Parts: sequence; structure tokens; C-alpha cells
Amino acid sequence: MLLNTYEPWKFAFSAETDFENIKKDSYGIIGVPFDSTTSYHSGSRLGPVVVREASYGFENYNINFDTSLDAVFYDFGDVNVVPGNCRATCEIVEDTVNELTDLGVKPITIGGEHSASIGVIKALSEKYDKLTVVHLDAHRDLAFEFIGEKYSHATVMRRAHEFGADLVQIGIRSSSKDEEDFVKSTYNIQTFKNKDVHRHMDAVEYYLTTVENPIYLSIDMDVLDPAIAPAVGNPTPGGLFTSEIEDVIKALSYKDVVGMDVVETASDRLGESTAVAAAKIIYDFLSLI
Ligand SMILES: [Mn+2]
Repeated sequence: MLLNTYEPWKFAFSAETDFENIKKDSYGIIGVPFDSTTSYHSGSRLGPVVVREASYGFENYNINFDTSLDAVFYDFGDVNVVPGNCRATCEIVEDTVNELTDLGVKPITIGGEHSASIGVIKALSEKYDKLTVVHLDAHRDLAFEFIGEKYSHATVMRRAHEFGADLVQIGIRSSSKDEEDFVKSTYNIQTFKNKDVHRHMDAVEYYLTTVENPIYLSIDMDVLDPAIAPAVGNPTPGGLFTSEIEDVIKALSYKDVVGMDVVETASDRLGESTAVAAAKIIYDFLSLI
């Protein structure tokens, strides 16, 4: 792998980390370099490195929103994952997020496979009375178990639902019959499939404005079309455009977003489009806080 920055281990524009003087109500980045339950295209353990590296390609001024990235945020580096042990890694992530929230910091997690979100959502769902997870993904990730495992990239949103979260799933275009039956059996999972987003983005934006709970935003990079973001764990045709993600982030900028993640970037080379798109999503989010 090639790197073109002098400090590739920290996201561009991040502030110096001084634990004695952390700004309250700020955001902090952590990386989760873990991909042990990946079933198809592995490599997302490199996501935190390539996404941070790609972040150096953006300007402080964000022309799409007419804002500047002048908010104070931190990059705390990567958590110590346990390769091969998803459950243990989830617990480490959960502990880390609890430490961050004790400091008044809201987590931005760079994956790693989607299981990186489990510990984050568990910690936040215990901190806030009621959480709504806005989940952008080609897949529902609602399996109770995946190949016998409860802690997996394919079970993330089932666990989030068990933790008590409402779900808004956006960009969905692949699901099992069991997952569809589960959605029908519940009252608190709202779905916008990929074509709903393409044809009725205004309805998606309107729905998001009606969410009153604190929001956790989870973005699996496979929500984008594989033509835009090919280096993901499970590429799925028919996906979203980058501009549609921008619209969702813009709509959420008026809400109380208490954390977010960008996961499943499985790229291993400089300038690869998936890593650039992932970095842009985080950059856009930070440009609007
Ligand atoms: Mn997915």
C-alpha cells in the first residue's frame, strides 16, 4: 500500500488530542480494524488507514454545503481489536465508546466490517433513553444468527433492535425471507429501498425530519453503487449515488445525531474510490456540525 500523507493515522482537520482539555459535545473518531466475520470480500481491516489517508484530499471549504470544516473534532486512533473474536472486539468497542461519552465526545467509527457498530450502538442505547438508528446499507443485517454466529457483520441491526433501537433502513436491495418476515412482525422498522431513494428522496428527507429521538447514523459503504464503491465486503448492484448520501446527511444535520459510523471499506490502495467516498461522507458530516 502507498500513503501520500505525512500523518496518515489521523483524519484530516482533526484537532490535537489533549485528554485534559477535551471539548464537550464534540465528535471523536475511532478506527476498528477488524474483518474476521467477513464472508465474501475481506480486507476492511485496512479501512481505517485508507479512509484517513483519503481524507487529505478535501478542502476546508465544502462547496456543496457552503460551509467550512471549522468544528473541533478528534481522532483517537484505532481500538485494539481481537482478530478472530468478534464478541471480544465488540466489548472493547463498547468500553471505548463509554469512555468517550464520559468525556462528552460523540463517536465517529471507521470500520472495519459492520460488526464494529454493535458495541457502539449498545453503549449509546444504554446512554440514551431511546435511540433511532438511521441505517444506510444494501442489506438489512437483521439475521438473528449468521452461520451460527450472533455477533457478525450480518446481524448488526438485529442486535441494535434487541438493544431497543428504532430502525430506519435506507438503500435496501438485498434481504432474506426471514428478514422480511421479521420486519413485518415489528412496528418500528421503516424501510426506504434503493428505488424509493432514487425516485422519492423528498419523502426520505421528510421522514428523517420527523424523528424525535437521538439518532445514530450507520453507513455501510455497500449502500453506494458498486460502480462508485466497489471495494466492499458484499458489493450489490443498483446502489445509491454519493449525492444521495449528501442529501441524507444534510437532512440529518438539523437533528440530534449522537454518533455515526462508516464501515465495510475493504480497499488496499492509494486513491481507490471506495476509500475516497468513505472519507467524503465523514468530511461532509463534519462540515455540517
Ligand atoms: Mn451491507
